[in-house]
Amino acid sequence: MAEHQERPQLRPHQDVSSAPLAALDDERRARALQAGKALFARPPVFLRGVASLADLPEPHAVEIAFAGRSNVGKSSLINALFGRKDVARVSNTPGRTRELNYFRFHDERMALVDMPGYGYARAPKSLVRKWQAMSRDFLRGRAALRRVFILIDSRHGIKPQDEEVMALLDEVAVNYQVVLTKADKTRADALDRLVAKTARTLQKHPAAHPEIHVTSARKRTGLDDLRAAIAGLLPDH
Ligand SMILES: Nc1nc2c(ncn2[C@@H]2O[C@H](COP(=O)(O)OP(=O)(O)OP(=O)(O)O)[C@@H](O)[C@H]2O)c(=O)[nH]1
Ligand SMILES: [Mg+2]
Repeated sequence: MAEHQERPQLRPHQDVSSAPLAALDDERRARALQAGKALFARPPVFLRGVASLADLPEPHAVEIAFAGRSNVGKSSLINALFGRKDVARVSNTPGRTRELNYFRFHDERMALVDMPGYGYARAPKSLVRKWQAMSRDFLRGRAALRRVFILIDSRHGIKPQDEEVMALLDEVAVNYQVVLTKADKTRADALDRLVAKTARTLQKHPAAHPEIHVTSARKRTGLDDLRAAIAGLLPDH
């Protein structure tokens, strides 16, 4: 783990300003959407649940992580992106995901990590502290991590714990992007206000990618654009 933490923190290849989908011309947008569709067309392979950083797999060319408060809908969104019910485990009990769950895409250059939620878990405090310390060390030290998707519940907006994670990622220069979840639970006007407010908050964060995705795993909205954004992280884009 010591070696893991000592990796250089500067990642000059991380382009925080890559163009949002809406800014692309029709042809490039269509190509980006197609790439997203292709990347998620086949289910991923579950590699392992990492309970200690010593168990991390060999790094992939591109790794992404889904982070966010417990119950925000990380596992549900992963399932929705793949159009399946059974990729990641979903539960009504917050704190369901307790390990770094590593999935490899059928494009073997890329892996996705479903992270334990921060904030709440029905488990002994000492265990919760252990998962949270591991998650922090992972975010801080995994050189292959190309972008962290921070999921925010559209009913609640950015909370202090999300700000803490953003500050950590700013500090270690790891690019991140906000995805609003459960959009089906929020009225359109409230959603518009939240997007504007979130955009203002992100302006203060140097490592934040400005584009905000609005999604609902339940209604399957916002998924095509998010798939395209993820596919855009592959080296040949
Ligand atoms: N209405 C609605 N409910 C959702 C949506 N996505 C997830 N949920 C519900 O939210 C709850 C938590 O979903 P999960 O996907 O397990 O959340 P998680 O962030 O992975 O939770 P942890 O692993 O505990 O951190 C479940 O009851 C889901 O059915 C959505 O788009 N709309
Ligand atoms: Mg989960």
